[in-house]
Amino acid sequence: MLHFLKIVRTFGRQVLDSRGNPTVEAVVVVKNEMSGELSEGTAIVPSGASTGAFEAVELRDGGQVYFGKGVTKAVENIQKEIEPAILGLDVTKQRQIDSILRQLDGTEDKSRLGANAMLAVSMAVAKAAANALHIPLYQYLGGAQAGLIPTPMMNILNGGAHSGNSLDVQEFMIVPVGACCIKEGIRWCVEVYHSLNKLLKEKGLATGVGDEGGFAPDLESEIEAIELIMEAITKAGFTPGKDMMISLDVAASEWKCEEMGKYLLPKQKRSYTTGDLIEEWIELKEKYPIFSIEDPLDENDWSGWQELTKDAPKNLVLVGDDLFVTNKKRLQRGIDKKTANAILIKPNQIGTLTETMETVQLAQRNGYKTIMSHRSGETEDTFIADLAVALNTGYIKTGAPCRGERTAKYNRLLVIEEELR
Ligand code: 2PG
Ligand code: MG
Repeated sequence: MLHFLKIVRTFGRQVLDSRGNPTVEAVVVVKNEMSGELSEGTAIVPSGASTGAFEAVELRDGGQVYFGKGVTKAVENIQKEIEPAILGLDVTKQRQIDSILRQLDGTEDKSRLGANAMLAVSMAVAKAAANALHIPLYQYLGGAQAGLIPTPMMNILNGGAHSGNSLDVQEFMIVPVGACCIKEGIRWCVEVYHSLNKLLKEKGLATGVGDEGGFAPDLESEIEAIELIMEAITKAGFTPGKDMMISLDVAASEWKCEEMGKYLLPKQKRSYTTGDLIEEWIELKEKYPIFSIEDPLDENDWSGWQELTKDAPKNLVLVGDDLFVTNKKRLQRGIDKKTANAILIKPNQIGTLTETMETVQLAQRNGYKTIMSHRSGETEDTFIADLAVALNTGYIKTGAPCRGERTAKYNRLLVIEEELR
């Protein structure tokens, strides 16, 4: 039985993400030593726009500015270094394989081989194993415990670095907290999305979309955006606060102005101290049905985060994305300092599947909510939908119900829900 599902080939290639930037695809081929059957797993890594300073390194070639930067070096690393290191191993030994990848890389931030090369292989290994065993990916990764279909946190309005409009908050999302299942949850969100589209048209506002498929009109302020969403929810026949709540991703690390020691909103040019922002978020929660605020403060503003966590109402979900970067050590620091109460999970922030799973487990053991997440530069790969179910994360944020790379994840969840019923 030793090496029953043996890795017989691994290779990579450069493909495109949803913003037209090159990214890494990896293929792992497996041979069933008993039956001789060959199976394969293919995975593509996504890419962020505003990557947190503490994320694992996405290896990009220098100088190819004409077409986004290439990833040929990362692909070459799969060919020349990773394949020889994992050939012949049993593909179901995910932990062992991920640990070999880390040792081979030898750096803390995965900058030698590239987190993009490593994660592409790590995910392709899991997919190849599931395919070789003829079971769905969520079942392979989560076993009989995989059962919780995540509630979508759907982006319907874009700002910040994800669009060219006037808004500084990066994402405005809706969360169908009252829906019974993903099928209903998606339907509700879609109805609000279309209701917002109609509303924007009536007001003569732009209905073009940003990187994650949310609308990206020029508005006076973030409050106007929230008011529009409230109206769209009501006009679609839902009750804000009961059926549907609102979530924000502030991405405040983009606002931190080191020289001023303050936050400077890049588009509206207003400045805030940490204390001003804390007040702002708490007031917002008092006025509107806000479910969560992601990265309300900068990734280095630990004392501000601590204060906000202490002072905010307990039912406000405070999500660390750039703050935790799916990294167990940073999350542990947050737990120790009573900072935030939820974590965004992006596998490519950390670079292997094993580490991603360990971070989710650490969060869950400590009562932190977990939200599986896409990146702003996405692909047709639906891996995170299965992973969210496998790890019972409870929530998933994967963009608007618009643009194929976003709907692919929602569509995959619809299939999983049917299979699990
Ligand atoms: C975020 C993400 C995804 P990016 O900030 O949460 O929405 O954006 O991938 O650009 O980091
Ligand atoms: Mg974020």
